Amino acid sequence: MWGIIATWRMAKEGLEKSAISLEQGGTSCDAIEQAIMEVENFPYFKSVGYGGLPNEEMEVELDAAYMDGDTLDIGAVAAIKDYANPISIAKRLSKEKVNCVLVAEGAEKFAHKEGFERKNMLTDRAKIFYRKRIKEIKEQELKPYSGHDTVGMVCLDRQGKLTAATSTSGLFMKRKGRVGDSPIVGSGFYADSKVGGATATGLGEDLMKGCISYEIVRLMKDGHHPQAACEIAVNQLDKELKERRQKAGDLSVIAMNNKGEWGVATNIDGFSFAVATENEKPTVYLVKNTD
Ligand code: SD4
Repeated sequence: MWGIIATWRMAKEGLEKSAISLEQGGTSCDAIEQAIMEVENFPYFKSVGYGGLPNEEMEVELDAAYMDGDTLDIGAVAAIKDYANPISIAKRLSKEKVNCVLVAEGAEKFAHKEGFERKNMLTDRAKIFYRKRIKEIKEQELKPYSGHDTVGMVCLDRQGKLTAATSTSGLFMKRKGRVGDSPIVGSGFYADSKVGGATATGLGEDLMKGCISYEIVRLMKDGHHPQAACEIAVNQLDKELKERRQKAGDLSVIAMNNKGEWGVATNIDGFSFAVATENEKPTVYLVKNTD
C-alpha cells in the first residue's frame, strides 16, 4: 500500500506527480520532497517558498521540516532567507547526527556549504500584498496576521516507510525571527513508520500548545483510526484553549497511518486538503469545522 495526504488545495499538482512515483515503487523520502518542492517553487502560492508573504520588515523568512518515520530522524530550518527549497535543506539536515535544527544565519551558512540554490524569495507580487496590508491595517484595523497556510504532508511508500514534512512562510507580517509550529517536531509534524504520521496548519502559537502532531500519532498508537485521532486532538485542544481564554486560533490537521488509512480535522469553516492512495486517485476535498 502507498498513500500521500497534504494540507490545502495548493498541494494538488505536487501530490499528483508524487502519486505516480509512489505507484511505481518510489520512496516516500523522495516523493514527499518532490511534492513540497513543487509548492515551494510556484510563485503564486503566497504562503510557501518563492512568493511567500514577508514578515513585518518585508523579508521572506521560511520554515520547513522533514521527518523519517523509520529512523525518527528529523531535520528542520527556521527563519531561513534567500534559499530556494527549504524542504531539501531540512531533509539534508535530517541525515546529520547533531545540529539537525538550524535557524536564520546558521541555516543559511549550512545551505551555502552544502551547495543549495540561493534565490531571492521576495516577489513583486508579495511586495504588493505587503503594501496593501500595511494600508489595510491602518485603515480597517485588520488583523495583520490573517492569510497564511502551510503545506504539510504525510507519505507512505510500498516499503512501509512513512515520512512527514512541512514548508511555510509562516504568518504574514510576523515579527522578524518568529518561528511557528511548522519546524517544531511534535507540533507541526511527526512520523513513525510503526504507527502513522501527522502534520498541522493554522495558528502556530496555538498548535504548539497541544503538541498536536505527536498527540495524533499517540492516539493512533493507542488504536484510533486516523480520522478519530485527528478529531479527538483538534477538539481537545480547541476545548482546552476556549476553557482557558474563550478563543482558539485556527487548527487543522491531516494524518495517515501505516496502512494508508487517513484522517483530517479542523476547527475552521473551509479547510482543503489533497489525498491519493493506491486505491484512491488524487482528490481535493473541502471540510468544515469537524467538531
Ligand atoms: C505558522 N502554522 O507559522 C503556520 C502557519 C500556517 O495556516 O499553517 N497557517 O504558524
